[in-house]
Amino acid sequence: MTKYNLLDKINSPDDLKKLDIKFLNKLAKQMRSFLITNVADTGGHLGSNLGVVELTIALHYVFNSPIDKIIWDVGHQSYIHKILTGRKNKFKSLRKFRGLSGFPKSHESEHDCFNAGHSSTSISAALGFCIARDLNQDDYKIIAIIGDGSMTGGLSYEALNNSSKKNIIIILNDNHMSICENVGGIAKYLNELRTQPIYINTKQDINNFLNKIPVVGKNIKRLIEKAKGSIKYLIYSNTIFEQLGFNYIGPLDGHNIKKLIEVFKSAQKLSGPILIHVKTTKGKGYSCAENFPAKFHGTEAFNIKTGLPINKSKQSYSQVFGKAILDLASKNKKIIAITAAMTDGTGLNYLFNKYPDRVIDVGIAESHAVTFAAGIAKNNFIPVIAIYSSFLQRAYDQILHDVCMQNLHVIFAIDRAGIVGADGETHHGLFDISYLTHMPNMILMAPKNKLELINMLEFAIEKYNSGPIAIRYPRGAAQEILLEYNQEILIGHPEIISRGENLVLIFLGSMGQEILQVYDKLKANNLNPGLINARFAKPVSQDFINILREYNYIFIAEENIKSGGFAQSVINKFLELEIYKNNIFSFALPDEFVEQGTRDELLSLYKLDVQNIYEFVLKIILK
Ligand SMILES: Cc1ncc(C[n+]2csc(CCOP(=O)(O)OP(=O)(O)O)c2C)c(N)n1
Repeated sequence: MTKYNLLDKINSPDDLKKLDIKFLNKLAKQMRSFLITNVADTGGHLGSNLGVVELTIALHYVFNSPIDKIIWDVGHQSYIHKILTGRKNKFKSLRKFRGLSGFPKSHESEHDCFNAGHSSTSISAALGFCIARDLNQDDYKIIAIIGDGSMTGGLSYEALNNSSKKNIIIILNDNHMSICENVGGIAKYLNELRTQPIYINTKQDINNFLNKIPVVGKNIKRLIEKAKGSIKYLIYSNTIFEQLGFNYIGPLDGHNIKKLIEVFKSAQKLSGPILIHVKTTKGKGYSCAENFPAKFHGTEAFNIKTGLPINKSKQSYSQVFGKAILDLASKNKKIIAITAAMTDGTGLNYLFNKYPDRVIDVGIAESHAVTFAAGIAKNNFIPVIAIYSSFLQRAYDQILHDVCMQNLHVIFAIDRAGIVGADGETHHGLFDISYLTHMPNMILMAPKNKLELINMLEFAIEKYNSGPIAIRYPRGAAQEILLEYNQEILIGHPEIISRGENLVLIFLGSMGQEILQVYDKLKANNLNPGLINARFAKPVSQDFINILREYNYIFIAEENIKSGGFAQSVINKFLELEIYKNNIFSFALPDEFVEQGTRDELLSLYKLDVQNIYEFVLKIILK
């Protein structure tokens, strides 16, 4: 008998349903152990998954997936769901190249009915499923599971506002944590609700209640019938969800499987929009994760006994940014930093620890963060938004309409720009050059190393105050290449590292590490290439173009998709100047969604690694 004797028997929700309810707590224990052992090896979103073990078991015990639809918000907490739906044998490959995804993926399983990765989408998606079900006159349940952190995202309220009369079940998984402590009025409100006694308020219950009233005279009962709304007020405090038309049930203990099953079974019989408020503990059952929930929200491989990471990590760009912004903000009181629920991830924790009032966490609300920053900038303060590239996608119109159109001095520190690795297609930052460089007034820079990031930040805050300005830098270790090259930053001007002749290699930001090696290999092959650090994805200056005119072959490398990327901006600039130039070659990601994998694996998949670039350059120039 293995230590997973119950779990071993479960390869589908049907297997789970065969288990007697009295074994489910034991199963939960085995699942926790399985999860901790596996995630300690692969890394992943441990805390959130430990928190939903009982909730997910109860969901699959009661509902009938894949006929009933279970829709996860963000999807980082879907590991238990994956284990229960036939994927436990793939957990060794979790988040690895060509392995199991850390998020719901329809191509993996019919039980993953809607893909996610970004927050606050589940209720909207579920409502879409409801419309389709109802038009088809089908009859099954649609359940959206959303965390309290994700409820700080505006999209979820747009969806709640649109839920009236739909047969939808929303499960609010409330662990009072986003990645860090959840923030704002909604978090405060939910905290108050969490401490209330359980409260089941459905129309059906009110009727039951009325029927049970002893006969005190028909008139009184009629009077009460008339005043159902006010009775609710008298008997129960009224929640915001009820006011939006939901039947509210909660708060429930999210680790009590029996109770969860009972309530889910009752909810199955009800109609109309239902919100079940479930209290859970992030990291439940693993003390390191319970004590340090932010650290174990998403973790690298770690030692189970100590909770410490197995690999020592080098200083990251986020840390370099975090220390630099602290330094600048200590000297300039006008600087206000903004984060959308990523204080630690972006490195703003350094500033927050010293000056908590100078970092504003707006919750998972990227669109709001940007317009909020625009308001701050309009009043002559200096807002710095630190944000991941893929999450900034959420705020396209706010950048365009509220910031760029008014040409406001808002600074965007765009972290995780480029390949991010294990989180995969939803999280790669491969679009920001494309979505920012076509916006009038926007300036976009990318540093080649840590020192240049510090200089660019200082330039953006202290020297450039004519409008919006952004710096993109990748996930992971801050580069230390070419530290001896430290020319002054001038708008639109590249840094010429070596003039060379005939061919020139141009890199933007993170691709410096590969291109420098290609350059060395070409030199070793008795060639004399030029080497240029582009620095600016926008603007591309006429001076830059004049320099490039001298070369017969131009190779441009960037960590962005080709479409709308930096190389295309260079080509456009040539066209704008009516200079017709052949032989411009682009090294960039193709027009497709890039799967999960390490940066090295993905660069070689797309022939963007040193050897492939080198061979391509040789092939072209020796043709
Ligand atoms: C649009 C967007 N912004 C930021 C994130 C990063 N992120 C992932 S999970 C998370 C916190 C979610 O909190 P909650 O919904 O309460 O889930 P929990 O992990 O606490 O279960 C954040 C901020 C994201 N996935 N999507």
